[in-house]
Amino acid sequence: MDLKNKIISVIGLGKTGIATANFLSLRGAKVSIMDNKSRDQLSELASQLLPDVNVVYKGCEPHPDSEMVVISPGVDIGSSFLESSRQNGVEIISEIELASRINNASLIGITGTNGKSTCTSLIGEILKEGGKSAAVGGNLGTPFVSLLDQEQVEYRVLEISSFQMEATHSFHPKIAIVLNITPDHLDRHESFEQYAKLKEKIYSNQTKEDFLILNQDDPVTHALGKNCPAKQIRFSLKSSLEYGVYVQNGKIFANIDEFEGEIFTLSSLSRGLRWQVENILPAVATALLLGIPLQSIQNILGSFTGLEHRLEWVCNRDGVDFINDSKGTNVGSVCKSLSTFDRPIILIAGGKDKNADFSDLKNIMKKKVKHLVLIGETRPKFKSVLNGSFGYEESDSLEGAVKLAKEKAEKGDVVLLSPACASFDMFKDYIDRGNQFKSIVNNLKG
Ligand code: UMA
Repeated sequence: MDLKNKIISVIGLGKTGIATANFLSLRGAKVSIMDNKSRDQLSELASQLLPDVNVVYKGCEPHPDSEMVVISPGVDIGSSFLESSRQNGVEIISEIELASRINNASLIGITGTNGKSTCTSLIGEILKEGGKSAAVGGNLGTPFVSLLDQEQVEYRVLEISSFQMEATHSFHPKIAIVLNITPDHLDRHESFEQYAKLKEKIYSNQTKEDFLILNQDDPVTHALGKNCPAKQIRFSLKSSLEYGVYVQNGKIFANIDEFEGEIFTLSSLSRGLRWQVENILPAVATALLLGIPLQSIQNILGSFTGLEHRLEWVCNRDGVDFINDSKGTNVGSVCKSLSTFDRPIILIAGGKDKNADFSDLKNIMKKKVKHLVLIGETRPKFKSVLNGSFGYEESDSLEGAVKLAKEKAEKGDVVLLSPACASFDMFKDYIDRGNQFKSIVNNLKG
């Protein structure tokens, strides 16, 4: 891809925009980056840009002479400020598209509504343990384009979001994984169908030389892959499979090509992973497809402790386990987290709305939740959905919510922060929300 002297606009001065603008500038492109925020708000981030990059604040209109526009994941492809570029036939692509055109390593792409980060990280660890060189990134945190400037590796393992698949056409993973698809980001995407279609794009360029790994138990992913020529591998927590990875009698088994037999006992997994078995199975399938020795897979399953903010055990206070699941930002994720525990749960939920339908939470809450504490902007919406069917308390602050939860909790209970909402009404992001929760919990007396 010849980038020399090409006039390119990059929209969004966040992690992706900075990485993309610098990547393009280093290759001789004439780069402008634009963002809605002001100079003051962006000064720290803007200082990470190379000196040749031109910065435009308080507006996202691409440079009028742009030959290409690269959008960040947070930028909606339908945004009105992209209209003139569209009308002038200027190519508008995502950072994932840009990197896909230049990438020279085998790709492993992981998508789905929940569990992507854990699965992606686990695959990276297993590949490295098995002697393969691998770099991990995408929605997980390090933009794909940044990985291209790191040392050459055999595999790039990428967490892919629905946002990143807008304006992406060439992404072609050797192994594609779709973990599950439940409603999320409906404030951005027109409908659940459109959101699901973006997830399906992950395998749209696959050929019969590739592999598609699908969740057999999820009603949406179960039906995917009909016209995909890639070899399909299923995984299941519920039923044994003639070809795939599954759980039976508390153990993980696999039947994949030459491998047939037991992989690991669930009770030997670390606490963090024991709560996320669904996300381990496709990682095992990937490892077997790539010829990773069983011992390497077992070493990582026995030592990987899970990720921060995803069903993260914080501490036990007076016999009560406090769990930080701040990444539980959609209804499907919270349903999964609630079904993980077979003990009474005091749930702290609420935050910024993503146009979610909370009514799906009602049934599982009746079964699993002993008490509900609401925080954030979505409190009225939660209350109207619950419509008197479920008792709750509310708090203006996370600290207050933790105190209320602690008061209600008895020995053996779980206090779970799993908000079903974004965090931006009260916090910088879900990481900030999770860190504040941990700090409040760790400072609790008793
Ligand atoms: N902006 C505009 N105009 C717009 C939209 C955004 O100017 O119309 C600007 C904002 O003012 C802001 C910048 O764009 O300054 C932020 O860009 P961004 O939202 O794309 O964020 P990045 O920092 O580039 O982070 C993105 C992903 N963010 C989103 O998808 C919202 C990160 O995923 C990802 O880790 C990172 O790229 C590296 O690949 C975060 C996320 O929340 C974790 N993802 C969603 C999720 O997991 O549910 C999809």
